[in-house]
Amino acid sequence: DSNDIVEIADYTKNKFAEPNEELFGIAKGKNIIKIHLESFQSFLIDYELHGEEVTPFLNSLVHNKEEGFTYFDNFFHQTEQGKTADAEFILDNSLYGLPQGAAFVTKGNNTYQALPAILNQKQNYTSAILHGDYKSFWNRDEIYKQFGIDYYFDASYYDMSDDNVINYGLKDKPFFKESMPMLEKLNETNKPFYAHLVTLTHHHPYLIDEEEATIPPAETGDNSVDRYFQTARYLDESLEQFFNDLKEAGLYEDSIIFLYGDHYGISENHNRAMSELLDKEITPFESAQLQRVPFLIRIPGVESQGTNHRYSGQIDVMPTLLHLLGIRADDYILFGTDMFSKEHKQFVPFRRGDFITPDYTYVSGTYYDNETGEVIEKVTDEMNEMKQLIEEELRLSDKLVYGDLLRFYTPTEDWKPVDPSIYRYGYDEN
Ligand code: GP9
Ligand code: MN
Repeated sequence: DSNDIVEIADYTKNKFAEPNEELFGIAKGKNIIKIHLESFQSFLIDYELHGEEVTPFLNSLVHNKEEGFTYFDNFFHQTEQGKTADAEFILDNSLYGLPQGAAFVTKGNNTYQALPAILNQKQNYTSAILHGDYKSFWNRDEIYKQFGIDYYFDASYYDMSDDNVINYGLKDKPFFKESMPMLEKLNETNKPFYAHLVTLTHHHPYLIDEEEATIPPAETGDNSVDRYFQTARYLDESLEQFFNDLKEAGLYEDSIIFLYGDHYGISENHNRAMSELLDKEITPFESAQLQRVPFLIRIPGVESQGTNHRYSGQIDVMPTLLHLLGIRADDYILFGTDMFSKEHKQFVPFRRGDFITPDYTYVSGTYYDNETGEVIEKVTDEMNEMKQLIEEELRLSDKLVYGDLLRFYTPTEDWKPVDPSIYRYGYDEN
């Protein structure tokens, strides 16, 4: 009931991390370009196959500080069965996805206080999702309305002719190319915008046309793993092309640009091939470490920190962005904390109750030392308390989502509940 929301709000307000004063509001009113790296795991960064970098462009963003990006190398995905949909859900709400199924599908009609709606109400942002699949996949066309997303440029806005399509939908290169005029139009008529580009080609089973593959497959004999590097390279090339186009269009310098990996691409069913490629046994501890996905962010007027080693997860992205824009995150019910805050909470819960801290990893009842990967025999009180805290956090998030409890929460005096009926998506000729 509505009392539960009080308990939940107490928890998140207590967890809240005060903004970093130097960064609070520094990017207010800037366009935001959010880039989804499908199935991209951090082990690909700087990985060499046949003596070649797999993702030279992303590597250059990580290493060349002049490009302005800060790379978080201890950032983790927190998704479960909802995969892409879970990643989108977590990033735009700072709530956890559900233990089973996808909140996008089963809780698509809930009330939300999502980032697009907040940015619109607070700073008049227009939000857009761009994606080369059709609008009803993952029930996006319903839940986006609850998030207050203004435009959804789905496959119906793109050239979906045979040459342009593979696997789930539009190939990333034509996707980014055709997205440029849409972004330019948004910039002309709806500035500032919050645009989310969701890539697709680097998706299981990692199909690519031979003439578009610019690196040979790996040679483990596990076909989808072997091709994983080829579609990663294709994604990397598509990003380079997109960044050049953004620069040419004058949309690069003055925008917040961030990239994130949505979830693993290689499941535990492929441990044999992975141990060959990484030259180590894939223990439960190593599997947890492999849940790292990249997070890279460029903030206009802020120098690159190079690589930031703080531990964080997808749940932390929304409060981080709010603070960069000068909107206090503690007005809302958010389970993450600002990654740039001195008080940022460096524990990363996974959906099944496992978790990672900077010192140790908890997987299926066992604690491991992060430095050695060895089992920790002597469990401390602090570890037990952390485990309980994480169970509590997940329990409260689930209570909120299952009970649709944001119906009962008024974040700020001027908050207007999102009216889903005012949104319409999809191109149609009439
Ligand atoms: C489909 C795409 C893939 O539109 O986003 O979703 P996934 O299978 O990764 O959850
Ligand atoms: Mn995905």
